[in-house]
Amino acid sequence: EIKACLFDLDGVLVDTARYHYIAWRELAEELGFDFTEHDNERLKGVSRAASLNILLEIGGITLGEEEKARLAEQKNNRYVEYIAKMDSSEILPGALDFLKECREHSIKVALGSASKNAMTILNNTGLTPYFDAIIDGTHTSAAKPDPEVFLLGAQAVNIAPEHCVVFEDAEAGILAATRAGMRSVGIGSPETLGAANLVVPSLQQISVDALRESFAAI
Ligand code: G16
Ligand code: MG
Repeated sequence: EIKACLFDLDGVLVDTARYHYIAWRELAEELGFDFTEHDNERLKGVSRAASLNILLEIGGITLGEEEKARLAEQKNNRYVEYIAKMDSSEILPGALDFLKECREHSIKVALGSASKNAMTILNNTGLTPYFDAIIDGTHTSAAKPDPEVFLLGAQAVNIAPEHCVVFEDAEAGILAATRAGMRSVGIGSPETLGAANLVVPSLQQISVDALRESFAAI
């Protein structure tokens, strides 16, 4: 039986990846190299500090910890400026309807995001009231594929992992769900999300009934 749905934020409920991309690209420009959209795929679902390490690796740059902390902060300040202007028009197709449907079926709803800016995004898009629990990068110590973020989410809504379903757009997030002992729905392409129990292009293609049918055993 499905008793809780746990949602990733970026790439599942909202498209903040393009803001992350613009902010990282500006940083790369200042450091003197190109950062493409293709490169940006590697940063999805990855923590801020780990993202910077990938960016510097692409640019072939080695820096000390202090300088890295400064650059991460600089990128974040820019990113925060972009998300300050977000509104409900940036909620991804099908997301709001599916959140409402969960509520109608008395399914608990939790957030499981790596972002330390999740609260700002949820508040600006008006999504906050749809959540029973919010776990983000300010609550976790280990990044996906570590299952911590989803285990904390399940704990916060008081539902056992086997009754939880995770919605994720990143491979590391699907792996985190599996390690947490949860079912997963990949949002995106089966090529990258093949490890998920089910893959759909967006939340528009899923309903609670369809989910219950595919996961009849739980
Ligand atoms: C999101 C994004 C990542 C980003 C991470 C940390 O994760 O997908 O690209 O690096 O959050 O974000 P911040 O710099 O705001 O703390 P998720 O888990 O919501 O997909
Ligand atoms: Mg994501």
